[in-house]
Amino acid sequence: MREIVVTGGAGFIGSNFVHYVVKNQPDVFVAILDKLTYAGNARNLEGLPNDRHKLVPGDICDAELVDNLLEKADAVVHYAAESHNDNSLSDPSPFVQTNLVGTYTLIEAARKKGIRFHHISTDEVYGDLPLRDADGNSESFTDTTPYNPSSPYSSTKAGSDLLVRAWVRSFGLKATISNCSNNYGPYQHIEKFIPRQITNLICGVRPKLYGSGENVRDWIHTNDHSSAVWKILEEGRIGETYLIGADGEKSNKEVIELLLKLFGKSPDDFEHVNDRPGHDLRYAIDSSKLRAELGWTPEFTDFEKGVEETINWYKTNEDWWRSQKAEVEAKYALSGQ
Ligand code: NAD
Ligand code: TDX
Repeated sequence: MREIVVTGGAGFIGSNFVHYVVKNQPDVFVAILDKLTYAGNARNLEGLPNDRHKLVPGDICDAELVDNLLEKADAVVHYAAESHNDNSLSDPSPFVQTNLVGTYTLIEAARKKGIRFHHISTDEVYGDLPLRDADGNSESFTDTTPYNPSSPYSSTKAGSDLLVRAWVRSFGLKATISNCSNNYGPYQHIEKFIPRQITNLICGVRPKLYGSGENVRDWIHTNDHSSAVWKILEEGRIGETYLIGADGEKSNKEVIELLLKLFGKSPDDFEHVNDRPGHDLRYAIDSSKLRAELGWTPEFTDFEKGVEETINWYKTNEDWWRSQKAEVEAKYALSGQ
């Protein structure tokens, strides 16, 4: 591959992938298509050499722009999405537009040009799982788990996965799909759980836990997500779905207690706030197919160390998030969160 298009490459996970490719694949040029919504930030691409990447500001729903951009490309890696569940509950419309119409626009262009397509998706398309029993046993999501999404966000992601699957079968689109668990790391928007609490603590505000906090998320460091996606892009079988996860299950309460510990605070120094409507209880990924078939393994297996490094990043990069903090919190205050 000489040139790839990365949609949403100015967002949290997409920009991590762009840095990963520029660092590890010296012959690949990366064209980034990003609408630079509230969640996109050209600063996430700082430090990348100009002869290795270009940022094209624009909408994935713009068919003419997409057609032109794919002219020289060998592959598309599709990250662009509206990505926050809470936003999808207050206004679903951009989720339908970007996640469904945007994905449709891209796969139409990719199939006409016959180029490789990788679709980035989420474990949330499978709905949620029961908590583990007293012996720690429970099921995990696999690529055969039936789709059962709960929110406007996860249902539009599920719909986009189904479009890609249908385009593979009906039109021979050379596509793969990956469904990853919750990412953490630097550059994550402060509306999301971990950076919201880190920036609360930096500001001297108590962390906010939805409901009882027993909900479980399966955390993976963004760098590990990026290495898995590159593996699938190069070696994945066309038409296949790969689940990406790093065995990182933690309840939200455990995560808040860890953050409080790392800030030198008492474990109960947080606030219970209104729960999210339709709040998924537990996500857990079985990534054995990806590991066995493609030989991928995560590098960041020490969650506490990864979170500590993430805290340090937010402490030393206040200018990256400070100007958005008041607005993000004002929006949460409207829903008692
Ligand atoms: P993000 O919100 O940080 O970034 C999304 C990016 O997409 C932004 O740069 C934004 O400007 C861009 N974008 C939005 N609408 C666009 C449009 N119409 N045209 C062009 N660009 C547009 O999201 P993220 O957390 O980095 O997630 C990236 C992808 O990974 C999404 O597809 C998401 O569903 C998936 N995912 C995220 C997680 C997670 O934990 N955050 C886990 C699994 C999968
Ligand atoms: O202030 C908060 N307090 C809280 O308890 C926030 C913002 C969240 N939460 C809870 C809700 C979830 O159980 O923390 C958990 C994580 O919340 P989010 O960061 O909003 O993530 P989640 O809804 O799990 O979805 C994320 O992972 C899957 C990403 O945002 C999605 O894009 C991805 O698909």
